[in-house]
Amino acid sequence: MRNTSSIAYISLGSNIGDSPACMDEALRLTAAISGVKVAAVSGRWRTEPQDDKNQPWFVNQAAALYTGLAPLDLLKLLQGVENALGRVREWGRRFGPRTIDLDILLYERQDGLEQGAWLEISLPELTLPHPRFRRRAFVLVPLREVAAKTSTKLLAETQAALDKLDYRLEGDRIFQA
Ligand code: PH2
Ligand code: MG
Ligand code: MG
Repeated sequence: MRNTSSIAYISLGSNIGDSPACMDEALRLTAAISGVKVAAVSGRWRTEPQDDKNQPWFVNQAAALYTGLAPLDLLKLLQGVENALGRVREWGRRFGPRTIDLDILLYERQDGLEQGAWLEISLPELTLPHPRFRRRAFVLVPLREVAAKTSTKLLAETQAALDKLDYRLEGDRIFQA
């Protein structure tokens, strides 16, 4: 195993096909990547679609990964997992339905100077921190569960972001208009 000197937080989403099975498989394939260890996962939530409202409800989950991979290498490998699960990108429909979506939300170096700060990246293929996650309850609620297991700093940040949002939890469902 490569060194595991960073922690990456990811979001999983699916609203086509057998979503729980897709997410099981996505987590299995992610855990099998050399240089990645799954540190913690959240429960699964059923979530009201955001952005593109005209599509089925999603299943969403979050996970924390220990990794020695650089962010762009991790991104490419996660896109490989999406492709292995039959993800087809519908041209011109950026926020539309998908069998599996794996998004990197935050990446934190655990070594040396950067400790305690989220890595900031602005590239065409990857922006970190994820530019929209702080206004999405479907990301923040699962992420808060993971944070409770891994990071008091992230737990405080997710809670503060949720406090600013208008959303509602009912059992395992997340409503957000
Ligand atoms: N993903 C999107 C757009 N809208 N809505 C929910 N509830 N969950 C998602 O994962 C989601 C979405 C684009 O990635
Ligand atoms: Mg997404
Ligand atoms: Mg994505």
